[in-house]
Amino acid sequence: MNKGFDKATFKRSVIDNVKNMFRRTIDEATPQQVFQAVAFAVKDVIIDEWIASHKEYEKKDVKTVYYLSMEFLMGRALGNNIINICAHDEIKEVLDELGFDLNMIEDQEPDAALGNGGLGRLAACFLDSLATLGYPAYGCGIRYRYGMFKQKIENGYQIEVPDEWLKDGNPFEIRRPEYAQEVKFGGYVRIENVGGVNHFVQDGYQTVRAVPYDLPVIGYGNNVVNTLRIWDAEPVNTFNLDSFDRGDYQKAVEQENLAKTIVEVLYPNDNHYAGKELRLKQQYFFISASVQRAITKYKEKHEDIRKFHEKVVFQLNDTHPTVAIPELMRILLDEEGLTWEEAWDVTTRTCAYTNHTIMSEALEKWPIELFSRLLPRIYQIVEEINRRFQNQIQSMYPGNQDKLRSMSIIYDGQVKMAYMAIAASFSVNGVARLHTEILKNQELKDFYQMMPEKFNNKTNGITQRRFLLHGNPLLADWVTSKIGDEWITDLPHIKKLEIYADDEKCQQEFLNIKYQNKIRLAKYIKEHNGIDVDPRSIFDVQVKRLHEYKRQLMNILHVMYLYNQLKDNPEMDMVPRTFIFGAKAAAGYKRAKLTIKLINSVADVINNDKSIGGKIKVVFIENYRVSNAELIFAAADVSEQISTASKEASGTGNMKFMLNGALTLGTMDGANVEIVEEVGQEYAFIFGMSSDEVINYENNGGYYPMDIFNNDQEIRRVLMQLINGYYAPDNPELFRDIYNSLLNTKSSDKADTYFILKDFRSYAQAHERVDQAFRNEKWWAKAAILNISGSGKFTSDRTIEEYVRDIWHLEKVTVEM
Ligand code: PLP
Ligand code: GLG
Repeated sequence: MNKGFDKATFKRSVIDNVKNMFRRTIDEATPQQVFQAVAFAVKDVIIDEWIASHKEYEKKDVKTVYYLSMEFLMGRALGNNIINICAHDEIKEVLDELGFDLNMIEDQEPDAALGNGGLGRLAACFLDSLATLGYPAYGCGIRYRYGMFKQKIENGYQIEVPDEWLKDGNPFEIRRPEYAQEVKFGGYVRIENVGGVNHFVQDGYQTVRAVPYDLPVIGYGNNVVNTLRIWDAEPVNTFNLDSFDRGDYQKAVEQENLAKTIVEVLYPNDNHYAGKELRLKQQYFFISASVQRAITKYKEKHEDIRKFHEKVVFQLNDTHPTVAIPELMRILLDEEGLTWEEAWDVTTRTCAYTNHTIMSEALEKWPIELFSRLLPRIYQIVEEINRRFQNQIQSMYPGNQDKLRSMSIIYDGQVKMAYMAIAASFSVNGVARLHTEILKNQELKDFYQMMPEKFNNKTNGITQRRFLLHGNPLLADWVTSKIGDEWITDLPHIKKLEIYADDEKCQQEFLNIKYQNKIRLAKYIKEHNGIDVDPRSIFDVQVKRLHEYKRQLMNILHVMYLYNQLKDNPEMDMVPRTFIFGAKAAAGYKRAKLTIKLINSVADVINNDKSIGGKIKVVFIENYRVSNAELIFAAADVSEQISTASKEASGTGNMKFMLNGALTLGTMDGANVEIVEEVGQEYAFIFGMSSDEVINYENNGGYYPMDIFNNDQEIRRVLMQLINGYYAPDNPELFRDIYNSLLNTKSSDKADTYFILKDFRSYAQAHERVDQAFRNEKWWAKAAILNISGSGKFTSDRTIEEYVRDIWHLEKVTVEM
């Protein structure tokens, strides 16, 4: 409950907003108009706190973290904001009185999908935790005109539709033209000698004006409101016809185009680097603007730029923002007049880097030609960083050419962003214990040996405010009724639920809630897919980006295998199972898109086969995103976390399922390892090769899937069904590429690089254990409750406290109202 919240005022404000914004009375307003009116009314409620928070930061002159990220997968704001101002019940009542249902109004809001998946959602959870814990923080990103595409499924295929999230305006944002910055691209660097000192001057460049939009990030019940600042691009001068004559015409057009295109769209690649020029422009655009602004702000209050790092820390969310390093160097050298040594000292005390993946195709390497043409002065600085770094390598390892080659920031015509990030950051962290160990002992071994003090682990976390309190109100209320509400801001408290795990009444209450949530999801599926699913069946869910390493293919192959068994023996004793998938594939990722088609083709055949008595259903949920994720987690019985061991750096979906009482069916990968450690092996279904085994095979040229194909008739049968038209009668060749990827054929390629066939049997056995376990209702309820009570470690509040303690060294601020 929010003590200061006045229902009558809020109601008045909603009614007035509808009038002023739309010239309508409340009873004439559309749900979208009511949403806008309510959102503005909420903004009204928090605006003073937003101002007060920043005043307090300034007064205390606190150190601030700038979380630099290309992606913030925020989802919807309204429901979350209402929860965090602790006025959910009151606002629900106000809307009831006005004749509107709060859920329906929340559904009017488009997701702010300025991110691809886990990496962007992690940034969003971090912002929630930073504000809730009272730490001064900015999120800095890009205001993409189009976020993550909307996925439509047509005839089983994924179709990408532009995400027009700004179509109706964004009620929470505030444009801040007073903080606009100029960002320069291209041209050339001239050296000007003034009184014996060389100055580097960029000439002949194009300019874009970066204009920030601020979004409030509301802490839970603490009056703290931080800021997510996303940059829009505008042309510097509005079109000037005079320039037609002066030969500047071409340039004016180009600048206008640059401004239009630069923030147009989010690249829809997750864990994959495409190397597009526009992407590098986006990176430099938002980084230059953010760094310039951070410096200006610092200088408003402080004289000595050499102490910048005492008040500012830049956290680089993956390598995407790594140009922050040379950009900060540039400003310190060229504009602030520091020496190289001084500038390097400040930069290396300001920047910290988080690695999110070991997938080689995700590593950013920019061709020198492109990099130097687009960012000529920045490139010079990178060269000098590299020259000095090489000297350092040589003095540590005299004569070792291998190290020099393999660790160089610039090598083979490319700039390697991860190496620059490591060389210039004071901290390098992985995102789960196993991942960090792999970084230290495998992927980044040379760097770890050279500078072990930089490396540390920060196991990811998620915000329980969105993914339990908001997403699963029935379970949230139940938890609170048992143990009080401290878990909302102190998740480890949820351990107290443990004592109810064996209590039969509580088990029944839990199962009822799960059942209600399954009905809620079943309704959504009926509405969106037209498929009837039975809420008494096991809801077995895999939702995440579509990626070969995440092995949705293994999941659907197993469904095909189960279906074969049922066809052979329709009386087979199995608990009815609903296999639920949700996944977007990158627009250019052919095999991933074909996997979606396969899932839908299998679904078509199975769902329409009356002979199996509805024992298996397969559902592909269209357009998986944060808002429907909240419904899905709440309704899941089984959480599929089946990546090839070593490939999933952490995963965060796994934690959201756990928090909502789903049991993990997974490999010992990423944060699954720590999840199992918290809940106990016996309350999860673990299978498959370990990361050591996988890495061992990889280092020794892979394995021979043909052996499995030849010796396991059931696997062979499933694979043959990929190429005999069983699921594609009109085009038997349709899934040939998938078949080839597993068995190959052309001796030049490796086959089954993600070890699907190798892990298949062990996966199938784990599924059998699930089937058996689910029959014992009491055991299942107990296991689910233990998953919930064991989830305390996985709050992003804990993760943020660790970043603060080990890397950022921030002070907590309280805001009195
Ligand atoms: N996409 C959305 C919409 C999510 O909510 C999540 C959850 O964390 C992810 C992607 C990441 O999922 P995973 O960790 O399973 O890759
Ligand atoms: C990456 C990784 C995930 C990780 C996430 C956040 O692939 O395993 O959970 O970052 O650290 N691209 C991602 O989602």
